Amino acid sequence: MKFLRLLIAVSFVASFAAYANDIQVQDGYIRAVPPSAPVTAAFMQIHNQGDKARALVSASSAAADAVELHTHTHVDGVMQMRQVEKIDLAPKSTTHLQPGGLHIMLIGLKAPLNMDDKVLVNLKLDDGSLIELNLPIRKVAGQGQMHHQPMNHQPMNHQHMQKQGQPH
Ligand SMILES: [Cu+2]
Repeated sequence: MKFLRLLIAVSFVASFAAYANDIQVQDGYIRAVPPSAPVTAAFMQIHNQGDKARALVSASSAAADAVELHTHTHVDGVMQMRQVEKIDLAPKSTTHLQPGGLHIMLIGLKAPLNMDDKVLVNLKLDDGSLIELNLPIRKVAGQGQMHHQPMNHQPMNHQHMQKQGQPH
């Protein structure tokens, strides 16, 4: 079923891609994560150049089991993520999907992300139109970065231990 849905999505894009609407996406990327990470997020700038309020109602990607629209909120001083029904795109303005704010969450990555890869993500707008994005993987500076200090894998050195004389 998933494959069928994907096919339908692709054919939609193929037939409607030429019809430019008022929504344009720029600077989209997927946050680089360690190979074992099950989730990541997509960020981008969405421009609504029209006079009408629009909305991003869903997103999909074959790269993940589920794709959700998320925001961050402060609850009792703690930053929490929560799913939102839609992301409003105000007329004549740009909506920023960025770390610490609105984002598109990719849950259950089907394969590790390679830095050279691109990830196909489809956005669905409130009028049913789709925007197909081919997003690069990018390291996000600052928060959430892995420490690159090598782990201490020094094996126990039994020879040295044998040389330590017992007090008796
Ligand atoms: Cu999230």
